[in-house]
Amino acid sequence: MLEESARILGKGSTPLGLVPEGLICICSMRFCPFAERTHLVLKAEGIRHEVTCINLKDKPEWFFKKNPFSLVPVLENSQGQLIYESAITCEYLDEAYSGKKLLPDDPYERARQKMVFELFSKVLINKQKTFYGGNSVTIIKYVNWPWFEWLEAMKLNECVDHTPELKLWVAAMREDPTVSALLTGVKDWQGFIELYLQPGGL
Ligand SMILES: N[C@@H](CCC(=O)N[C@@H](CS)C(=O)NCC(=O)O)C(=O)O
Repeated sequence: MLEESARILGKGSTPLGLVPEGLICICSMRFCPFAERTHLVLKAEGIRHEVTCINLKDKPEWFFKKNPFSLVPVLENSQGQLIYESAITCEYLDEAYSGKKLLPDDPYERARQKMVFELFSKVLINKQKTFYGGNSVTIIKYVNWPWFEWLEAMKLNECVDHTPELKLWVAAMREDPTVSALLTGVKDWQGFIELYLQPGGL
């Protein structure tokens, strides 16, 4: 999902400096599905950003001041403003940057996108559409996509076999240029899961 070169900072690391003008910084973790939401929106909107990966098993002391929950993702802009909670980071990026808008302008349509997000756990499908909730990729699809990417890594692909519309949606999302640019290889996912499950791993 992220450039291999993104630095990984843990306990004892030097606090991050000010974010340069025109850039936004994301504190992330390569295999975090919540952070992936934010990365998808950054990529889709073509927003210049810098990535700092956080060692979540040995967090930097300064990271606790960035987010009271001390979870990734966290965004920090050049005014030192901090934004956390992945769905909120995605909406913030869509509103703060003038690139491709992912949330509709129409208040009802915006509300509908958010309702689809709330209903996600029950997977609401509009049978007429390739992309559920509409025919183009919008923020809600990026916000929900990371969990489908996990299915393959977890060898759970067959979960969508009995829901042909959802299977079609997953296939269509894989073709989306933003999604395909950030796809993590199955081997990388599996390597991560193995390491994560080891005592003291990662
Ligand atoms: N509700 C949060 C969840 C974020 C989250 O759970 N991130 C995980 C990584 S995937 C994390 O930071 N874990 C560190 C911890 O649990 O201490 C969001 O949507 O941003």
